[in-house]
Amino acid sequence: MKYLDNSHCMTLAWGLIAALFSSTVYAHAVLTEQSAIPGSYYKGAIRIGHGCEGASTTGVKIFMPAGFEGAKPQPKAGWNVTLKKAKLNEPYQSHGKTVIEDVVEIEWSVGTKEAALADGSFDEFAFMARLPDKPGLAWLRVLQTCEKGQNDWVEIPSAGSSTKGLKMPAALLTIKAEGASIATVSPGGAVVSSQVAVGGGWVRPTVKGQKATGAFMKITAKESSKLLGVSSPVAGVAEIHEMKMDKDVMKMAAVPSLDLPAGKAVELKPGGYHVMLMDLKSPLEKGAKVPLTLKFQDAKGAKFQVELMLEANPPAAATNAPAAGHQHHH
Ligand SMILES: [Cu+2]
Repeated sequence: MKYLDNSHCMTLAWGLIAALFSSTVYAHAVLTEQSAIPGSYYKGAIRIGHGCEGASTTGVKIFMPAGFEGAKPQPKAGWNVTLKKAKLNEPYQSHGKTVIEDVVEIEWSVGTKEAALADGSFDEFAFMARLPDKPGLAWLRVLQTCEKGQNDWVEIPSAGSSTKGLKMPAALLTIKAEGASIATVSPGGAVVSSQVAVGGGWVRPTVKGQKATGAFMKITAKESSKLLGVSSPVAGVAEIHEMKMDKDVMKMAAVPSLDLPAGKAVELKPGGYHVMLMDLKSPLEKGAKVPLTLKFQDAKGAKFQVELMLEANPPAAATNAPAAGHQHHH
C-alpha cells in the first residue's frame, strides 16, 4: 500500500475502510425475501456473505420458527442436506391429515472439501415452508460452521425489528398482509386496503359458449401508483384493456399498466378501461363469485396486491343502458 505514504490519498484510504465496514454490516446471514404474506407458501433463502474470519463455510443450519409448516430444503450440488423433525406442541391439518411432527431444522453440509464456500464468495441456502396465518415477525436462527470456527446468527432484539447494535443477528422475516385485503365487492361495495380503495366492482355475466367478459370497478390509490396486472382463477388470461374510438371505430387493446394518480378515482367501466377476462373456464352466471387479484406498484417501485371477490351482477344502470353494453370480440 505504497500510496498511503502520500497523505492526500488518506481520504481515499479512509473511504475504502468505511466501505469495508459497511459491507461487513450487510454480510450478516439474511433472507433473500424479507417479507411475505401470512399463510402463504414462502420460498426464501439464507444468504451467507462471508466465512468465519477468513475460513471457508462448510455447514449452514437453519432453525424453523414455530408455526412454519412442512419446511423443505432446496438441494444444493456438493452439499448434503439433513432434516431434523420434532413433535409439535400444536398439531395442524394438511391435506386432510393431522401432522404431529414437523421439520424444525434444515442443515446443509459440504460433501467434499472442494465444495466448501470460500470466504470471498457468497451463496444462498434455499427452503420453502407454509407460513403462519398470523402476521408478525419471525426470526430464523442460523448456525454457520466453517473449516475453522463458526458464526452463530442467533441474536434477537428484545423488542421490535431493528438489529442495530447486534453483532450476530438472526435472520428476520416480516409476515404481513402487504396491502392485501380480501372482501366481497358488490355493486356499491368497497374494499379499502392501506394503499388503495376499490369500490363498485362487478363482472358482466356470460352465457354458455362465451369465452370473454369484462370486470369493472373504481380504484383510488392513496399515493401515486400503477395497476400492473390482474389475474383470476376463472380466466386463462386476464388483462387490463382500454377501449377508445379510433377513426369512428371502437377499438380495444391491452395496456401494460394503468396509472393511478394519488387520491383520484380511476374508473374501469364499459366503454373505457376495463379488466378483460378471457379464456373463461366456465360460464359466469348472474350472481357467480369471481375472485380477482389486482397487482399494483407504488411510486417507490414496491409491489403489492389486493384480493377482490366480485359478483357477476351488473348494476341497474349498466343493464338498462344498451349504450353501456360491452361487446368483446377477440
Ligand atoms: Cu376488453
